[in-house]
Amino acid sequence: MFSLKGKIALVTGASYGIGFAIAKGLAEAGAKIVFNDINEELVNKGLEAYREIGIEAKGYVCDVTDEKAVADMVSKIENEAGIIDILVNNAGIIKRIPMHEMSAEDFRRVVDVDLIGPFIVSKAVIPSMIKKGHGKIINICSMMSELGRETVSAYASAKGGLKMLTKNICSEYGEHNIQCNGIGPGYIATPQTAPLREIQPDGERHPFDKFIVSKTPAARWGTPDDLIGPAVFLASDASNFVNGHILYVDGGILAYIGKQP
Ligand code: NAP
Ligand code: GCO
Repeated sequence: MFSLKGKIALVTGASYGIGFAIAKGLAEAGAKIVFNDINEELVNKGLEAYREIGIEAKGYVCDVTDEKAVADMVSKIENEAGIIDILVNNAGIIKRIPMHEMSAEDFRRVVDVDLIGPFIVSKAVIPSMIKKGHGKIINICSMMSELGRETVSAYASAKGGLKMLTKNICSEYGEHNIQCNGIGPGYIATPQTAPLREIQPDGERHPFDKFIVSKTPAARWGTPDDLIGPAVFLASDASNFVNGHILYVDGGILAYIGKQP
């Protein structure tokens, strides 16, 4: 029931990072991988990286916030690879700026990519999933779908909205045998969080790095590969009666008050 043999999986923003790891895992479970990224250089970098691990993926240059480009990409994928069975809305950005200093333009761009993008791509793939009689949509949410923190107001707002979009797609399309769930990663070591893990000039670990490790029962940062099992589960027949659920893959951080300093 965990096999993805014969399935086409689109993972957005998957040249590297969490998207790449999830695509790798879906491929290992049998899926054919198609992915997009925001520019040719990243797509080519991703194709090379997939080839290096024996995965013949198809890559497309597409900004998930551009509705026409997304519609064109989905139609190209349907012609070149087949109907998309599994969509992972992974592409995302973050801007860490104190809210009172953040421009509305910056706030809008984060919401555009992290919330409107998943809406646009989901809207583009759902009609064919309905025709085919099944579909899996996995939205990459965040701990910030549940919690806030300084400087991430736009990101938390977008990821909170993505949690509710997940529940709404579940509600609206469950009768078409489309399951829409979320994965909420905790703190994962990728380029997006590299600034939070930088070694300080005195050689010490970043204070935020130490803070996260003290707040995580697993006492470590997650790795992108920690997300593979949950993604294969939510992409496979094993989760056909799981819908509208956000699966937190966070080492327990959301359950824990944190170690006494
Ligand atoms: P990442 O390293 O920054 O990778 C994000 C990918 O998405 C990059 O390839 C990026 O391309 C691409 N992208 C950005 N904007 C795009 C757009 N408009 N259209 C298409 N592709 C776009 O991030 P990550 O850490 O792997 O995170 C992936 C997802 O997990 C994001 O949704 C993030 O919010 C979420 N997440 C991350 C963590 C974590 O701790 N890392 C935890 C929870 C959730 P560029 O290189 O051009 O930006
Ligand atoms: C931050 C981090 C987090 C992680 C992730 C946590 O600045 O707090 O980037 O937002 O990316 O979303 O789940």
